[in-house]
Parts: sequence; structure tokens; C-alpha cells
Amino acid sequence: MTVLNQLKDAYSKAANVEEKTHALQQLLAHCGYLYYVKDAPEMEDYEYDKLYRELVELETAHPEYITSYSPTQRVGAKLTGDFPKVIHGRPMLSLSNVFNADEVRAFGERVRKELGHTPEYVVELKIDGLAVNIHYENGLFTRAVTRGDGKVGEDVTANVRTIQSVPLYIENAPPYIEIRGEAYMPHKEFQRINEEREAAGIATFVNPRNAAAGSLRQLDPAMTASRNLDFFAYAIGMEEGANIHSQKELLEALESYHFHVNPHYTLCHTIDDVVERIAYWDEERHNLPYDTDGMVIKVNSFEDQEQLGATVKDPRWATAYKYAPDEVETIVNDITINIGRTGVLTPTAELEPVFVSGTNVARATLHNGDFIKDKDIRIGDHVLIHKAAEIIPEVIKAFPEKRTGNEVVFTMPTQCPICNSPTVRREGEVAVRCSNPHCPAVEKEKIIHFASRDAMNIEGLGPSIVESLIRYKLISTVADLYKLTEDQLITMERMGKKSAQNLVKAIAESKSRGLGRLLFALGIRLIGAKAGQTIAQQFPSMDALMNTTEEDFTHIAEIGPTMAASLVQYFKEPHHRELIEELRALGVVMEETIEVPQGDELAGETIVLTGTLASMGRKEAGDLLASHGAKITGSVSKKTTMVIAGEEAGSKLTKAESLGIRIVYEAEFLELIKDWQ
Ligand code: 1X8
Repeated sequence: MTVLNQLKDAYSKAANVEEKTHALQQLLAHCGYLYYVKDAPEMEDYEYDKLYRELVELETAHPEYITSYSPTQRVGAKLTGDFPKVIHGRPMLSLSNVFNADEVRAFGERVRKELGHTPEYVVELKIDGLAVNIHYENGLFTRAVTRGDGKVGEDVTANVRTIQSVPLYIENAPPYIEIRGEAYMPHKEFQRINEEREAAGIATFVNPRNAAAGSLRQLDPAMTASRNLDFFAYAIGMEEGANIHSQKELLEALESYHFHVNPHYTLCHTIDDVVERIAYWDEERHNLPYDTDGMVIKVNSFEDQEQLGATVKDPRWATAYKYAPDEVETIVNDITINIGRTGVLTPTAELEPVFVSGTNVARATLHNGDFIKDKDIRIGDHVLIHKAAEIIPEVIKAFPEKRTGNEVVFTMPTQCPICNSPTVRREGEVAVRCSNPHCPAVEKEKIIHFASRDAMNIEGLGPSIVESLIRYKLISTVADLYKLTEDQLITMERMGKKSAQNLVKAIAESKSRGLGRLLFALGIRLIGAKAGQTIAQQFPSMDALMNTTEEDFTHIAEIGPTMAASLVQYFKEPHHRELIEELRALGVVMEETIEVPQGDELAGETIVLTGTLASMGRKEAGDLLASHGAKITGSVSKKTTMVIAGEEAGSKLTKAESLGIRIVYEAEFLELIKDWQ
């Protein structure tokens, strides 16, 4: 029986409210571990949400059963004042650096001489985040402190508690242990947050490390929680009774404590193996979803480590290999302006194309006018560029000494380049915006966002079709989409009858996506796809939402005060209310349709649909199977348990056959579902 099932079992057998509450706390903590640490959830979101709400209800009725490790207790109250200073019981040392293979070998040689034998090494990725020390007393998370200067750090307990992959309770832990590791921001979060900040007119973070640092120093833990930081554990500080003898054992112990341990560590038997690993990761690290700035080389055995000792600054048994930063020089040919769906004008450097970290780069964002001014970047300048978070090309600096005198100073336009309305800069913001709320450039971006996959998911309505529809004057707002007819569409170039039919159908289908997606689709500031879903779970109708106060919104755990203010602000605007009423009148569903599973006959099945079914569309079939417990995936792998094959099934069917996976043809499929419709 899986641990999850044991915990479910314990929950179902709980004899009283106290046992029930505690069983549920443990069950949900385990789900969090499977989701955030193992990246392999074993429970559907739907079931998790239901149980989470149940726990909130139990704890509301019986606050005496709330424990500090309950999953409901991650986000605490706002802090007042500063972060108290804390002296580290064991200093958090820095690492000496090496920069090439010769220096790695010299490190190995020194170690070998001092020990009198060749040691084993553990080579780990060096994560570009912030080192944090977390105290656990009798297994309970009690305190988290930043590295600071190595001797004294800052108490960031309330904020580190919000990091979902950090356990609030460790089972089978020694009586006292400090876990050290790196708090970091994954690339996806960095991008999401910067997009939101750009839209909100706030200065963007320069890199994920700065973003993580800023997020840990928030006075409102709800704000930190919304930044979705992660944590890799890699060391221990003070401890009593841990009984660990090597770095490899240590990493395994951290895994057994349910920490997120970076999986890319290697035990090396020779210094040549170490050099080889470093060379491998020099290329490969660009494919990771978080920033690394090098590798850490550690002597494996603690006995050897002790013999080698430490200087006042750094341990003599470890060193950090630093990769050369990927920075390339090029020329700014021009600076152009992009207008986003929030009306912000973003300047972009049009570059002489160059190859950086694996791709050709021809453009780089310049963020805003202040960024250009601060760095004094001029059209025609030689500049140094790199990729932030491995994907976003950024200008690091200009080379003024290379100027010829023909460079042109750029200033942000005082008029919108699309509609000529004056641009404005609000107090306290770095962004310059178009002042026209109906600017065609803004409407276009809003419509593209509205139709996008995580929003209303209108198939076939991508950016180029939206552009054409606007050019043909068939639409100017998102509401206009729902008034489009086939006859209008076929007047467009390259739009046949079949395509027009499909598009009208896809638009009509999007009406019933539900409130959660609609909230995201409307483009309310700071409300992402996930927040939209969360809000819709709590306020299942638009009418309820439109009359909710900031206070009420912040009662939702994941909704912080700035998000709450943004929602209220959105619904205050008369033209937003008009748009919502127009969409409602056109038949757009304003409630959340909570999907309830119809059955669990297919629980445990991972199904791939391929080919054309005569009886129903593939999506319809997938939804039906999912509502009976199946997991639907797009590609055939060893994990696939069943392939449903229609007419003209191709390579997926062949692959399934070669893997010996059960294949179900249409007749058998209809038999399977015959009682379900
Ligand atoms: C710093 C870091 C270490 C590790 C990973 N990332 C870092 N930034 C690791 O050991 N895997 S160790 C370390 C330090 O000792 N200053």
C-alpha cells in the first residue's frame, strides 16, 4: 500500500474530531510533498482541494487542533518592523573559487597530499539563489535565517515557511538539526512575475537571484507565498544525533526528510571524473529550469573533511567551480516600442544578431525609459548582452568608449506610436503608458490574451487571425468575438468556409469555460491563471465577485492584499462592468462549473487517444475518460496503460504496440463507455 493510501486509511478510520484533523494534516502534508518535492502528485487537484477545505472547516470549528505543521499554517500574519538578527551557531562559510580544469586538479592534488590518499568527491550544482539555514527542533520547523555575512543572518522564518517544498515537520529527525540550502526562484516564476511587474509599471527584477532575495525580505508572508520560491537542501549546520558520515549520506538523509534535493549530484572517484562532470554541466546547465553559476566540489567523507578543516573564511575540503558568464558584444541598430495589453510602452533593442547561450539573439528588452537612461544605452552603441534566466536577452551595459559620435540618444515617446494619444507616466511607476483605454494596440493584445490557451482557449484564434479580424474591422473588443458570423469571416482573405465554421464553433464553445478562466482572460492586473481558478473556487459567480471587498478577498490564503486591491479596482471601473455585462448578454458563462468526477472506474489508467473516432471528438472522449478517473496524456511512454485508437492512428499506435500496451479500438471503447453517457 502506498504511503498516501495508508494516510487516507488513517483519515477514514479516525475515531474523533481531533484524530480526524491530525490525520488530514498529515495526509495533505504528504500530498504537498508528492506535488512540490517529488513532482509526482498522486491525487487529483479536485480531491486535494476538497480535503483542504475540509481541513479548514475542522480547524475553524476547533482551533485547539491547529498544529504549527498543518498545511493551512504556511502563510502567517504580516510582520511589523525589521527582520531580527540571528547569530549562526555554526558559521555559514563561503567557498573558495576555481575557474578552470587546472585549478580543479590543483585543488585535488592539495587535498590528496594532505590526506595521504585519494578521496571520493561529491560534485553538485551550485544554485544561484540565497543560502538559508532552517532550524528543526524535535522535527518541527522553528526558525529560518539567511546567510547574511556568514556569522549573523536575518530571521526570515515567516517567509521561508511559505516555500511549499520546505517541510514544516520532519519525521524520524534527530532531536535538533539545522538544514542548509539555497532558496531560489525558478525561471518560470521569474518570467511570470516580471511580466506582471512590467504590466503594473513596476521595475522588473534583473535576475532570479535578486527576485528571490526581494521575495524573502517581504514583510507580508502572503507576498512571499505568491512568489513561489523553491529550496534545494544540501548541507546541515548544528545538529544533535544526526549520525551521518559523508556528503552522499547527508544528501540521502535530506531526501528521506522529504527535502527537495537537487538530483544532479555525482559521486566521483577521481579528479578526472570531477573535471568531466564540470565540462558536462557547462553546456547542460542551460537546459535547467533555474539558474546555476557553477559546481560545488566536496570531499565526500566527513572524516576526511574534518582532517582537512577550514580557514576562517572557507572549508578546505570544498571549492566552487565558477563558469564564465555567457556575455556577448553586439550593436544596437535601433530601439523600437512594443505596446502590451495593459497599455505599457516597452522599448526593445533591435540588435545586430549574435549567438548567445545556444540561440541567435536579435532583440533584447530594455524594460523602460529609466533603464535606458541609467545605462546610457544609445542607438548605434556597442553593448554587452546575456540571457537572464537562460532565455530573456538583456543588455548588461554599453561601451561608451567605442562611440563614434553618430549614436542617437533615445527618449520615450510622448505620443502613442499606434493611436497618437498622449502617453502618461503615473507617480511612483517607471512605466510609460498610452492614455487611451481603447488604443487599438492594447485591444489587440487583450484579445490575443483572451483567446490564449490558459484563458478562454479558443482554438484557431492566434495572433495573426486576431490581427486580420481587426484589420477587416470585424472586431475591436473581446465581446465582438461572440458576434462574429461565418458570412463575415469568409469575406477575409485565405478564410474558407470550413475554417470559418470551425472558428465560429470554437468561439461559441469558449463561452462555457467557466469563471476561473474568464477572470484570467479579462486580464485583471496580477490575476494569473492559477489565481483565477483559486478565486472562482471561493466565489463561484461573477455577481458575488463584483461586490466583494478587499478584506473578503484576502481571506483566501493565496490572495495577498495587492491582488485583492487589484480585483476591487478592476470591478470599480464602469467600462469593465459594461464589458462583463456585454459578455453575459452574449452568453458567456459567469459561474464556475466545478467539475465533479462521475466515477473512478479508470483510476490508475494513463490513456493516450490517437486517430479519429467516428462516435465523438477526441477532446470529448478524453473529458469523458478523465471524468471516470483516467489520466489523459498526449504521448505514449512506458507509463501509458491504454491507447484508444481511432481511424488512421499513426506512430503512437505503432509505439504502443512495440511497448506491449493495451490497445482499445473504437468498438471496444464504445463498450467501455456505454453506461456513462
Ligand atoms: C553554496 C552553494 C552550495 C551548493 C549549491 N548551491 C550553492 N549556492 C551545494 O553544496 N550543492 S554550497 C555553498 C556554500 O557552502 N557556500
